[in-house]
Amino acid sequence: MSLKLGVIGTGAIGQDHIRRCSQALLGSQVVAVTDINLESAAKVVGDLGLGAEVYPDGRALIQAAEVEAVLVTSWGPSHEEFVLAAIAAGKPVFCEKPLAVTAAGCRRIVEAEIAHGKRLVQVGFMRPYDAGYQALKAVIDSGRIGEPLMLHCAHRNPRVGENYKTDMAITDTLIHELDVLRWLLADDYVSVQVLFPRKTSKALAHLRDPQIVLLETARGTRIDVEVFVNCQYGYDIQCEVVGESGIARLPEPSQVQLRSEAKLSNAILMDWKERFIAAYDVELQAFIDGVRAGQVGGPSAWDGFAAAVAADACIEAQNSGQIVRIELPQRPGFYA
Ligand code: NAI
Ligand code: ISE
Repeated sequence: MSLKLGVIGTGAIGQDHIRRCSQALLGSQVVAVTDINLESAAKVVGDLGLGAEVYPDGRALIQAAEVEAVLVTSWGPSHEEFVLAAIAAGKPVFCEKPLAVTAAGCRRIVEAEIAHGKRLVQVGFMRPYDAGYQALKAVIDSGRIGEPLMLHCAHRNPRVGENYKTDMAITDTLIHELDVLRWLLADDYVSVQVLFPRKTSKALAHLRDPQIVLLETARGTRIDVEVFVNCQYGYDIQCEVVGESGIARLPEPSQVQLRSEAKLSNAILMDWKERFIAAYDVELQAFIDGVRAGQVGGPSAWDGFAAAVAADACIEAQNSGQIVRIELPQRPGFYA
């Protein structure tokens, strides 16, 4: 029997996840959708030829008897409410990043899940499922480059819309590094500072872009992440780990190498949908399989909370220009 999914939010990633759950992955069926724009939800159902019902809102969808598990793909500020409602209904929930827009919101989810007594939440941090990051982690864990001392990373988007604000460089964009680097190093952050280089003329007046985020981990590893969301040329994710005896780099996504017109070239992808297409497939298949086996795994509500604690400190550092401490409470045994 297929797992019956309800999807809240039929925008860019919602449509993408609906398509993959109903056409590409095994063992699930989208039976319910909703969006604050009900017309757009109905259009997605029609365009994808789904036999899904359109519910008036997220709460009604979560309560519906036919919905066995929930995907939350609406805007970040609405995530907390829907994840808490799914936990209250005892239904497994896959929530796109961020789990909630503040650490306090994530903490409420952690507490509700612990009170429920069993894991129900998987956060949509897909990078730990990316084959490149997994290969990089395998090299680090093998000891071949020794202990990691420094990481040089970049998160570049070609451009962003006018609703994108300076703090979203943290909550919407850097949040992926805040999760994946903690996983890569099996270490937690202890401090952060944010620097603003010369501003690009390609960014709108209200947005400070690019930014450099300097993180330090408990073991003393130093990380610099360039966040540059109007870089124009492509969607480019870089991660170089400098160890005691060698350097390991995140592999480039595989592309045909071209020798043509006196040039040797490789295309650069232009958006996240293509760059992480396989990772999204694997993370959602893991959610579906986990729910069907009665065992939700993957990035947990605690991981969502840990990233949000660091994100809150990054925003304080953006505003103050100072080095800000990152204090993550002790991880509860529930998430061991
Ligand atoms: P979007 O703006 O294209 O779509 C969001 C949809 O949610 C819109 O259709 C909007 O009407 C709907 N919505 C907002 N509030 C709602 C509510 N209270 N109830 C029902 N529907 C509601 O945004 P996009 O790019 O699809 O992003 C959605 C979420 O996915 C965000 O949290 C974003 O950070 C995350 N995301 C994750 C990515 C990843 O790489 N893992 C990539 C892109 C987005
Ligand atoms: C978007 O929401 C994502 O999650 C993408 O992965 C990220 O690169 C982009 O900056 C965000 O706006």
